[in-house]
Amino acid sequence: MNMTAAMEARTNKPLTACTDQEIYLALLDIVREQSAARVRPVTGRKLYYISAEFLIGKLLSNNLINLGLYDDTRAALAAAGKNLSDIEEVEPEPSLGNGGLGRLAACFLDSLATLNLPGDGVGLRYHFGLFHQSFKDGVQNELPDPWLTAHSWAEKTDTVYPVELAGKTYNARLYKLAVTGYEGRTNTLNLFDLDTIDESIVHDGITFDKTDIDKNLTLFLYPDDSDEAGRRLRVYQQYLMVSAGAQLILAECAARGCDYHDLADYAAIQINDTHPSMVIPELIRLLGEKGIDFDEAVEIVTKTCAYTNHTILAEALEKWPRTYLDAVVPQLMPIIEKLDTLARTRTTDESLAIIDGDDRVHMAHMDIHFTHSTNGVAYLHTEILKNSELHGFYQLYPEKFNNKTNGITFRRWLLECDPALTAEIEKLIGSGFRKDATELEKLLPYTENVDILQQFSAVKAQNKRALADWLHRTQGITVDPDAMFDIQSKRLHEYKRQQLNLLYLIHQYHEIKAGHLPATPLVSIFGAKAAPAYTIAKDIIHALLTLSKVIAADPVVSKYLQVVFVENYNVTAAEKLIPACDLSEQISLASKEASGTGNMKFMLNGALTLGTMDGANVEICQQVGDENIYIFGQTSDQVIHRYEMGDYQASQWVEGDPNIRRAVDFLVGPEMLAAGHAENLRRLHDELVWKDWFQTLPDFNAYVVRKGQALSDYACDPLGWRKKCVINIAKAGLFSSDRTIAEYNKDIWHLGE
Ligand code: GPW
Repeated sequence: MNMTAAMEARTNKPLTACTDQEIYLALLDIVREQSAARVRPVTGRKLYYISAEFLIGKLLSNNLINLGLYDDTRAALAAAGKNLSDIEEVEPEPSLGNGGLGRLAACFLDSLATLNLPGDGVGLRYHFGLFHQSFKDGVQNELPDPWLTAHSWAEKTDTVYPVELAGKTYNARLYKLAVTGYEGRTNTLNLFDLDTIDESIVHDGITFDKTDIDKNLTLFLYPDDSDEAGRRLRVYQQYLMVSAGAQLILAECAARGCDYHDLADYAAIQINDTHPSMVIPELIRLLGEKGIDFDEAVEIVTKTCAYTNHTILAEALEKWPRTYLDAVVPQLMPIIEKLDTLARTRTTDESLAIIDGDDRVHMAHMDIHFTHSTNGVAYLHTEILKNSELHGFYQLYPEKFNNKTNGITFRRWLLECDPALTAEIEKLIGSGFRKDATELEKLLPYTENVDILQQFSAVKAQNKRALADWLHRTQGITVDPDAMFDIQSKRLHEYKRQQLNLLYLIHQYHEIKAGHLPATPLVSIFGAKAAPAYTIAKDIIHALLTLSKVIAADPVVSKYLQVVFVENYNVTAAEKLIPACDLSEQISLASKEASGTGNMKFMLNGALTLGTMDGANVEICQQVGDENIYIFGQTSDQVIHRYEMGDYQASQWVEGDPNIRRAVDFLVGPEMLAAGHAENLRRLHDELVWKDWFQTLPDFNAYVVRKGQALSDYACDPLGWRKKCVINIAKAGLFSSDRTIAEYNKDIWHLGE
């Protein structure tokens, strides 16, 4: 396609005379037209992936790549003196997700379309997404993150479904966003919204009247649930999503000839964690309206639906008080009660019931009883589900349990975000890896070639300079691209242990002051949002920002150590950070990270992992071998054992280890108190000394030693380091979401064409 002509046909003037905004709109139009041409009729079973989050990122470049227009567009723009990356900056990033769960959903949609499988997403069109993060006085500030512009990718339709919430009828309007695969078909992301939402009710950051459902229902993803109105609002949102979604599914299937009794031949529904679990009773209710009796409806729904579990953290497994459901979805409660009764005929184990003795409804329990498949998201995670967290369910339904190790789309996480590395790989092994990721293994013979290793080093150096420029331009931060770049970017959560990294940095501060210099200068980069009501998570951010100031002000330490906290970490920021990373921090407490997917992205872009034997780190280690990854810390068996003993006392570790004591006490020492807020720092200090729920202190020394090893390998043996990096790239093929989706399809969905 002649991109210059195509763009100018829309701008009605030469590209040289166009603004970036005008070119962006022209490209949006071209992509829409080309995507539409790849829509295919569906035969056989179609997937509906229902999820509260779809963290899709910016779409322009991704769509151009998938449509095969990327190189031509870049060339056409360059000929007019324009730059695609400037055009990209016009596009706002849709902030429709929080972390890995939402990004996984987006990668899955890409792979479904790429593999030419019929599979659509179902979710909500949040106006302000999660929130926009800024730092003021060393503290996280939350603001709305508007992304809906007059020319948004999601197109309004005339389709509206009635949804009854607390006895009142609301109209859920459907918006459709085209999802185009790499040289594949176009599927749809269906997003629901109300016409009555009023963005102007948001004030003082992200505060709004939580009871005004007409106006607030889809303003934010995960509204603050620290009070009851907030928790109820989440139930309202979930039901809007599943009721409108279920009506859409039934309507589409009926249009293709389904008579509802045979729904499972037309639809497969994947429930992405427990947020969409109410789709089960809702479908039973709707099938009832079509004249299908309860027993048959249960059978149909069980055959149609499957459930993915993404966590073993008890607090993340949703349990709604029955009173909320009585108030918000009274039409579902009789059905949920019948499901509870039916489940109780299958087992006498009270702990497997849907409604417990405290009148709480366990959403995951409903999922496991009334879907045909329950999967974990990495080998270790699924083993823990079967052997401990969900052991009773596994005994009852062993055939339902299966593993689907997560994956990432290589289109966005290699081709798009790291064009230099992509070109280097292509030069060596051709372009087959673009469609078959396992072909990356063809890189292995080159790991002995010094010239080639040096070329990979040059690519990394170039990406680090690009990150340094970006940090300077967007955050006003100056970093030394010759230092080692160490990155921990992910949701802020105690189980992910950003606080362990914090204690390491404090330790290094003292060591450098004592004249024990590190093998290489280190730039330690963080990116993370803390849930607005998660106090300790916000205290960890504050401590890192404060430490960053303390170190920067020290003329000696700052020569060797810098702490950078990137504001408003999102997909766009991730695409800048990941290609520039040397050392990838994956340091969750073993057993707690279900999978992780950032770990895969960093590996694919030639970073080495410093991590615990947790989640997919276990499989990364298996792929690359012990000598090409830095593993430390307790194993998940040891952690689970320590929890069972119930005798962990953080204070004993503080008292028994002078290094731990020095690091922990520094949080409330004069340097930090002078630069930060005593309240936040004291609270974090006390949390670590008296609670430390995620066993940071027992892993502290092993972490310090292993990280020291990584720093010295990097500094003393650059070629040896690069060889390990290339082995990581070569072995990343397993973590393509194309592989994951092919497994879901083979074992669970059996989709048509
Ligand atoms: F708690 N994950 C996430 F399980 O990003 F629901 N948000 C969430 O709310 C949950 C899980 C939930 C993540 C897991 O923490 C991560 O280990 C996993 O790789 C990712 O989901 C995708 O499976």
